[in-house]
Amino acid sequence: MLVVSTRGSTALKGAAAALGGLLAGYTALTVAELVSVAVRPEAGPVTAVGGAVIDRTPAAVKDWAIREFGTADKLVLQLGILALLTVFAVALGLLALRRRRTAAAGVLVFGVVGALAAAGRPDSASPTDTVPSLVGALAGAVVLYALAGPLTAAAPAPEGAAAGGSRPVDRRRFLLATAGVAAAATGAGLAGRRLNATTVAGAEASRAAIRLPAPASPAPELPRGVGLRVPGAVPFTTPSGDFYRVDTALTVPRLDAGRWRLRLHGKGVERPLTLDFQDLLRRDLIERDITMTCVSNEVGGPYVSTARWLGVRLKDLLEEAGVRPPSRGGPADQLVARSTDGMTIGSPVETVMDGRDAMLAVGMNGEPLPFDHGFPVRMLVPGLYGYVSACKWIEDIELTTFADYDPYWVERDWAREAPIKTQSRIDTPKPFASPAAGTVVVAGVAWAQHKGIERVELRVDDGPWQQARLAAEGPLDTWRQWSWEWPATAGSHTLQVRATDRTGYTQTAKRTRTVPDGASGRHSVVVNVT
Ligand SMILES: Nc1nc2c(c(=O)[nH]1)N[C@H]1C(S)=C(S)[C@@H](COP(=O)(O)O)O[C@H]1N2
Ligand SMILES: [Mo]
Repeated sequence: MLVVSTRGSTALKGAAAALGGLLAGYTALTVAELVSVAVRPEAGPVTAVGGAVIDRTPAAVKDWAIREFGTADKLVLQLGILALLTVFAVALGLLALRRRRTAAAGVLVFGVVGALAAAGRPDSASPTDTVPSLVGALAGAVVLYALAGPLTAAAPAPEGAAAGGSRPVDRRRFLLATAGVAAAATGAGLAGRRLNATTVAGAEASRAAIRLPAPASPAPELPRGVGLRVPGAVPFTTPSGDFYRVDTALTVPRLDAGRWRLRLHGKGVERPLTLDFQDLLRRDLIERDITMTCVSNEVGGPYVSTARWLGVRLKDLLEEAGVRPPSRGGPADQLVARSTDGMTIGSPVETVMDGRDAMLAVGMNGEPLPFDHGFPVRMLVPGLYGYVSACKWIEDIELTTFADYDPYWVERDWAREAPIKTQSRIDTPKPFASPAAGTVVVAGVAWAQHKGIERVELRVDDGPWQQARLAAEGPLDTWRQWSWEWPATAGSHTLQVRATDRTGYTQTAKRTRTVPDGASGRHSVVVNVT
């Protein structure tokens, strides 16, 4: 049946136009991703736009996203971007029925948005980052314009019969063109994936080839009993796969250790350094157990973990470069670390050089760093929140001043300096658990990195504070586990914990938000004893 009713044909045309729009969008994305392989993966439009959104997200919203979606926050963001693009692609497809040129130009506008997003990322090293979005959009615009051709050619002509007669030909043309475009775009997408996979494989091979040397200064042996053997308690050393992860990277950088370089330069650097990975491994390595904490960790939250790190003492490198801390007359009070993905993280030079185990880490729990945690090299400064100390995928260290430069999170309302606040967390029983009356083991962790935990106390409802039993004490920069045997009576009860550190400070009851320098307040858990 060649002649369809006018209404049917309108609906059909609409569907075809929508399909054309989707294909144009699909082409734009796959071509852009293919081109981004040649530029760099972070320059692909979805990553670039997602990154730009993250950069512009106010601290409070970022906090909310981390709370709601945890580590899935980035996936949610990317799916959101794709959903929005789908809607616009369909709309442009429909528009193309009436205004082919305008619709094609609309696709280009999206390309410009993608390009601006890529160029506006803090890490945008070069204008070539705009190329993937622009080339992709151009391809998308051509596809939309071409596919709309057969549809608009069939627009109701004054002589209805003639127009009706031309329709089957146009439909065939449209279907062939559609199939051709779909195949070509899919080809581009697959090629992009394939090439990206090659880069990833190179990075993975470089990681697999690494043999970490033995440390010149091994980690002090952990005393027996640093970890509790209580069901529900966390292990003292967090397995790398369970170690919390917080960063702004939509695609985790996969760097080739063989190509990695670090530059150390700036104010008061007498001998600037450029190091490669082997240069680092040839130095004296230290191995230390250190508990890291994220400033976005809510009271009772999961963004705190402990690992055994292997690395080069940062102080040694700085001294080799002739850097002096402010207390010895050095002109720089801020050390800014920069990553390959454009993160900037500022730490006080004084703290980094005060003798604590600040390091450039190459190993985590006996292996090269996992990609998620900064392979090949990251920075760590015990006692400071990650956003002011723990730059992953580091490639540059610049000595400057706090007055001269605000790094990434400081520009977004977080504090310039942020030592980790003394905190404690109840890990068992879980909130709203219903243990049986009798002895209930309450257990958890407390941390006051670089100060040490002196005491942990528990109280039930508004009763008196009671001392918990502290597990054996690990190194100064690690958390400390504790437990308390609670003679629980039936009913609903609130358990509350507070820690006192070795400076004599006891956790305040006053709750503050995570912004600007970390949450304070005490963790409490409600349980229903049966
Ligand atoms: N390059 C880069 N490094 C980064 C970040 C980041 O977003 N990008 N986030 C920092 C923050 S906020 C924290 S808490 C730690 C988390 O390190 P982890 O993911 O290995 O636990 O990394 C820090 N280093
Ligand atoms: Mo963080």
